[in-house]
Amino acid sequence: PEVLADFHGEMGSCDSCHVSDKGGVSDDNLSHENAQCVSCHGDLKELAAAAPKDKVSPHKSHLIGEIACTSCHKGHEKSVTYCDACHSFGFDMPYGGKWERKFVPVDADKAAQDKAIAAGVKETTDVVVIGSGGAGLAAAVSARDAGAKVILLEKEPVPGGNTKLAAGGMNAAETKAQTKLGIEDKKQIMIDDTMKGGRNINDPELVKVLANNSSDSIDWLTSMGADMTDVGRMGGASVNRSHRPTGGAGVGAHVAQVLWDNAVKRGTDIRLNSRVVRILEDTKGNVTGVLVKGEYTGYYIIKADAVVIAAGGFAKNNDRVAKYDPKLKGFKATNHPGATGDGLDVALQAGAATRDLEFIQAHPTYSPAGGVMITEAVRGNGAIVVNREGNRFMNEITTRDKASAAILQQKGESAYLVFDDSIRKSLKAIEGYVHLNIVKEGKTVEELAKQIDVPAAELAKTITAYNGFVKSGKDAQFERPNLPRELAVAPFYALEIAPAVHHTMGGVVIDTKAEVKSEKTGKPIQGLYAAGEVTGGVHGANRLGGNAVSDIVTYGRIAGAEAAKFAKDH
Ligand code: FAD
Ligand code: MEZ
Repeated sequence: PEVLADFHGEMGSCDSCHVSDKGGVSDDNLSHENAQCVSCHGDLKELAAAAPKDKVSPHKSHLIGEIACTSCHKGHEKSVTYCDACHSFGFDMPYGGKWERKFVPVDADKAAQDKAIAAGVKETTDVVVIGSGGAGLAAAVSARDAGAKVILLEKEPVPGGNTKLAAGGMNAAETKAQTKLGIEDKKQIMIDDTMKGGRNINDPELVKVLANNSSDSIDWLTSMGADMTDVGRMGGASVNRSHRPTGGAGVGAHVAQVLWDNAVKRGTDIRLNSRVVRILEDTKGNVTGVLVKGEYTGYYIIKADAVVIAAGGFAKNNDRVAKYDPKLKGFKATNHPGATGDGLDVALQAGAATRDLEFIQAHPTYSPAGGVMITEAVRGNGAIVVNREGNRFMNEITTRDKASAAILQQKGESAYLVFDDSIRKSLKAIEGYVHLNIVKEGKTVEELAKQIDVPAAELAKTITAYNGFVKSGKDAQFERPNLPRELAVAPFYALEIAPAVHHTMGGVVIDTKAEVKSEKTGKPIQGLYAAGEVTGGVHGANRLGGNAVSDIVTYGRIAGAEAAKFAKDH
């Protein structure tokens, strides 16, 4: 047999996977079909528990929600390993093919789309949310809390977007966790840091809302079950304000899971494999709903009073990235495969204004070997960066634009992140990199130097000098502002890192109520809201680490509440 359906067909009939009297698939989530996989093979947790412990298990992952078996195991075509959209594990999957994705523009297939529009409304709701990342899930939760009926549409087979990958933390000022740790911060300092990091082209009103609501947003997440008690430093921040779970575990998978659980608990209708290809408007330009392409059910219209675009950025779409910033042509990206910019396309079709699209950020520490971004928190907790000569060449926690540019000037256009066992113990996220087998280890600095092929004497000299700066409290070489610990506890570790496209700062123009502004009139488009990476203005020319998760939670909440209010008053 070529594909799973052949094999299952031989065993039983189509009924072993499908509901025959429905005449096809159950829905775009393939709910019934996936339930059949689980009833025979067990769920992901059971499969992961049964996997050998010495290998990366394909069933154990950082993905959120309930991962459908059919995300990887296809019925009527070759199966694929979804993880290989970022990593390259090369799991030997039965009936498997290579993971690849061809970008299809939202307005392809116009004839079929027009036919679906002519067929009229299939369903009605108060609020449609586009995207199941943090902004979309936060919007769904707050819209449900405001009494709206919500349908959330996600084009990928797995939920969580880039949010589920977020690692280092969520910035917030004047929080309870900071007070407990004796960290003195002020909302105004967060505003000043954000404006400075964004080269002062941010919309100051949006930045004020971001900082002034940040502590409330942490409390909101905590009230729903989140653990945001560990606080670390990110580049460009004057103080430690990046919140994450205890022990420094990745923030995004946790926040996205909490939001997912709460959206599900509140009865949100969540549909995966469901791509919004058009926002529909009446003749006056007011939003009336969306045109969706269900992967299995085809095109259909949902009528809605309000639509929240929370479709994320476009860093994974290198053609589009290179169009705005040719220097980034051919660069790898840290992002999930769905970060292609659909949100912008549907917003543009609906007449939205955009800003700052030319500002695209590279994250300085991406591991080409692992296909993963190495969180800035490793540097925040004390790691240094050295070149092939074993020398430091920058303040490791400067802003990303500067750090990436400095790394690209080194021989090989890459560098090594170097840390010790005390840093490893301070940050659970590091265990993920060890698990991926991309971290080199040495019992001594000299042994480590050999592993990464840099001169041992130089590396030892660099670390001795750095430890001296930590002791004196002043980095006489590069003026690094935080010097949390000496690199002194064996074993020592290193990872090769290089910049990769990470965040698209520009996007749809919104106001402080998350209303989308019209390109033509400069006024809000009635019924259209947006939040998160699809928007522009919050981060200016360069986003600070930790500010995106803050952005999506705060503006997601605002967008959901405002959309629900609009729907009610409509
Ligand atoms: P996303 O989370 O990307 O969600 C958008 C969703 O919309 C996606 O699931 C996408 O598939 C879906 N979608 C797109 N188009 C359509 C369509 N047409 N129809 C239906 N669905 C659609 N920021 C921080 O502040 N702190 C961190 O520690 C941090 N770490 C990061 C680590 C990594 C590896 C990456 C990639 C980013 C990190 N960021 C971090 C940035 C941050 O995670 C993102 O900017 C943020 O999560 C974006 O959230 P969002 O909800 O706007 O978009
Ligand atoms: O905000 C980010 O993108 C971030 C903190 C990433 C990271 O290095 O963890």
